[in-house]
Amino acid sequence: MGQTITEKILSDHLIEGELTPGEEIGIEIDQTLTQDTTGTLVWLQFEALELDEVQTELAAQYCDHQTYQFDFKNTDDHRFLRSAAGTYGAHFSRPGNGICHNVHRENFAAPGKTLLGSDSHTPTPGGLGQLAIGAGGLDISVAMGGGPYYVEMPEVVNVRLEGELEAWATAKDVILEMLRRLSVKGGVGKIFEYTGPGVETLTAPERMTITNMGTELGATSSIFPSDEQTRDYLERVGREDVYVPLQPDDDAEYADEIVIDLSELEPLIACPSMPDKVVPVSEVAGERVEQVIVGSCTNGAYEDVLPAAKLVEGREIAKHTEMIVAPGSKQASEMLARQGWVAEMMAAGVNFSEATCGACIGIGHVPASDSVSVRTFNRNFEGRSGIEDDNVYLSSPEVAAAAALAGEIVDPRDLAEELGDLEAPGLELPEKYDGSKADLITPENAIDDELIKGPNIGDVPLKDELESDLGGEALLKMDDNITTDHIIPATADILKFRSNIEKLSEFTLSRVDDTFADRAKAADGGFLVAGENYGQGSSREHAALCPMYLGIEGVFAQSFARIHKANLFNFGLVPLTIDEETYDQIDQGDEIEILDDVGEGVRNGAEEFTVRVNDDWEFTARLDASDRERDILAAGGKLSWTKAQYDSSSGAAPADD
Ligand code: MIC
Ligand code: SF4
Repeated sequence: MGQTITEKILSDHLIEGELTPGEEIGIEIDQTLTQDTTGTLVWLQFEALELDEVQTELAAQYCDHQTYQFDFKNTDDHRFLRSAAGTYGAHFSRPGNGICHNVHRENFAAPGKTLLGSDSHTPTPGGLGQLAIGAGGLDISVAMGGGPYYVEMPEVVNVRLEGELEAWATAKDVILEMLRRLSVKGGVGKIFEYTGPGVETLTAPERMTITNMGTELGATSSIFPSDEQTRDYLERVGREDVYVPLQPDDDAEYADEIVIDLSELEPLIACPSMPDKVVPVSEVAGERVEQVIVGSCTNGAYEDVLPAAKLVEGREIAKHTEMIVAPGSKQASEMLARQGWVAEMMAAGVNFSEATCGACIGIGHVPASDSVSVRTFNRNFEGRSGIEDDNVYLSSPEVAAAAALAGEIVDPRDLAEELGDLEAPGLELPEKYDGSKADLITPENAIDDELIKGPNIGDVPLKDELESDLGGEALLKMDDNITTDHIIPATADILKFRSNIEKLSEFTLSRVDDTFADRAKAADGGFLVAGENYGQGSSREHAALCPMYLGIEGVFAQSFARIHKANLFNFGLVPLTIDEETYDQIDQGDEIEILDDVGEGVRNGAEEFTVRVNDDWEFTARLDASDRERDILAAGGKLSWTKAQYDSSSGAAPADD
């Protein structure tokens, strides 16, 4: 039987298991990516595992999320990361050099290779035919130590693209259309593989906008073939030597097929406050806009900013609207500056920011209260922009620039008709991506050879082995689609404590209930209850680690997001699935007791546990876990488990037997 692209790459990297959907597989990781807000824990855990140096072909550490360094704590984190990269042999990208996904695709991404990153948008270079997966930090530490990465073999879904995009429709509209059709949980347990005649009409950067935001579907990853477009991009970034062609076999079998006719797509927009609330732009036209931002790892590349620059060139943006451009990489900023585009944008009234994640997680450019912000980003979860009552819309750079010119949401086709001389800018790639590499420090040029820890950098807390009796209060009952931004917000006031778990845990679930952390501490244990897709969004393991630190023992949810569920196992919290009826029946404040011996059940493969509520009624909760996940849970988390395994072997972090 023929193979899909995913199966080809996985077969080449398979260490354990079989490529049967739903089964756990262990794969070899070629490259890792870490960033500043998840990277500190990654390296602290790498240190705790007593590993000497990075074992993967390549490891890259980026400083991209909080580059304004409002607080010495951020600067200390960056210095610690530089010292860790130097000590253990990783590339180091200095603060301001750009967003990890952008800098990685420019410098390191390679078709056919595997990439594991401690950021949920790691799948970005899937647009170059790389199999790239986001994971919790501890999984990255182990992979950097040479251990396999374990993941449930996803179903591979064929997204067949037909036709060609028309003027004003963009790659962003392709992924917004996917979100419109499938929702933020439509991709859980899946890899989307793009095929069909429409594929060759999309350049590699357009493909990377699609694979980047495939994360919002909850997908394990997204991938395109590696073809002439891939070679073309790699030539332009000066790395044609890593090109290898990669296509699915003609008789490859997919679990499902979705067909998108590119020629039928129109400009789309995601409405507040979920990336799947997608409508045609014309449906929300007329909404007054106070802020527009072009940037992020989805649409912040040189070729994303350029169309916006062309649209505002020689014009002025609306007086009541602020427009900010934050390119995805310093290389993009440098090229736009050399070509005069920065000056053109400034003359039109645009402000230019350094290359950073920044505003995407509420660090800088927080919108005014109860105002509309149109952004080219990938997420618009409520409050993520830094203010609770935000109204963030997600769109292409073209739609964003049109909104800045009109001062309201407008279909750019209508604006073009109204103005008469506004042309669809289309997509233009530079002859060469020729920015300087001054901010990228190779392992050979490392600055430090020992770890430098400032006062804010704490230890990684460990949990004891799983107990037999688990019981406590249902401390918080939450709705569907709770994001990791709800669990541990990433705004500037909180982000600075990412390496200080004691302090960070005070903010746990504060966006849902600001009494939660105090109540959890006082209760000394207890449970969380949630609806569908609990923990969607980012890879931040803090969203499991902080509840663990506060004594939470387990989470009852109707379903879990992939990375967060893995993080719960990694930090020894029991993720238990319940049905809708049970969810409806449980109330916050209920006393919950798991009647079975949990420690023994987890070790012995029990899939169901009987749970008693208020000494009054009972329900059954399911534990869906591989043998390896059960061992990790029983040991009190992955750090203790890996350390024990590692102590009994030598060399790289070991695979399971
Ligand atoms: C995000 O987009 O939510 C982040 C901030 O990049 C996170 C990583 C983090 O929380 O540090 C992600 O996507 O994993
Ligand atoms: Fe940064 Fe936003 Fe991309 Fe996350 S989604 S990596 S915060 S730009």
